[in-house]
Amino acid sequence: MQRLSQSRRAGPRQISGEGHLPIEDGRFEYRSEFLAPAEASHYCQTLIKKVSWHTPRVHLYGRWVNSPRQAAWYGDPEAVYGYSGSVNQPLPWLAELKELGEELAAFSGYSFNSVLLNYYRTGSQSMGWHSDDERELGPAPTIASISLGSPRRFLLRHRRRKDLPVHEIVLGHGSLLLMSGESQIAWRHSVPKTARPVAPRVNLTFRQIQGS
Ligand SMILES: O=C(O)CCC(=O)C(=O)O
Ligand SMILES: [Mn+2]
Repeated sequence: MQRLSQSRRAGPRQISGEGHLPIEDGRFEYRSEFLAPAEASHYCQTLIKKVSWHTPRVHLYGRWVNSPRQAAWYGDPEAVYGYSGSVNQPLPWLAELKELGEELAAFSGYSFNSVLLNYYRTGSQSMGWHSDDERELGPAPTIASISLGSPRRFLLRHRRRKDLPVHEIVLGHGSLLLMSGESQIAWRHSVPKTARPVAPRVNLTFRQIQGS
């Protein structure tokens, strides 16, 4: 049995606020109203309808299983991405995704050649612990995460520092979480299930796939 440190047993530490968040190792910047609520609702409804959603299959303990959510991968043709044991060719940009990518570039100064979308229809849909540290993303990737629809808990667990509590950020409708520097090297993150009845949620993580 794994022994939990005192700080982990105490439950997640809530992190809130605007701008640079007080999280050790890595850089996390949060903007609750990156998109105005009406604009966020427009994107949420349009993307739920227009995106070619599929249920990703992941290779886990020697067998293929369905992920507990739907997903889609869009981007420039060369932004080919391998994760969870499969190679993913991007679909060509939808106008709405292009617009959001341009808004992000203007806001952050970073450019992104692809976006992974995840669709959580209910509270029982989730994302397990992982880091976005695939080789294609380079050594210190910047990931821009836009959330639309129901707020959900986003948890961060340090990979080495067992003395640190799990951190929790509630990602709201129209919010942006920009993760850069050591964020993917030092931390794992997840979106846990919830028993509360929640509305659907769409999350977009814009990424820059490095050329091979
Ligand atoms: O839904 C989220 O907020 C997280 C998505 C995520 O971690 C990913 O796409 O890699
Ligand atoms: Mn991730």
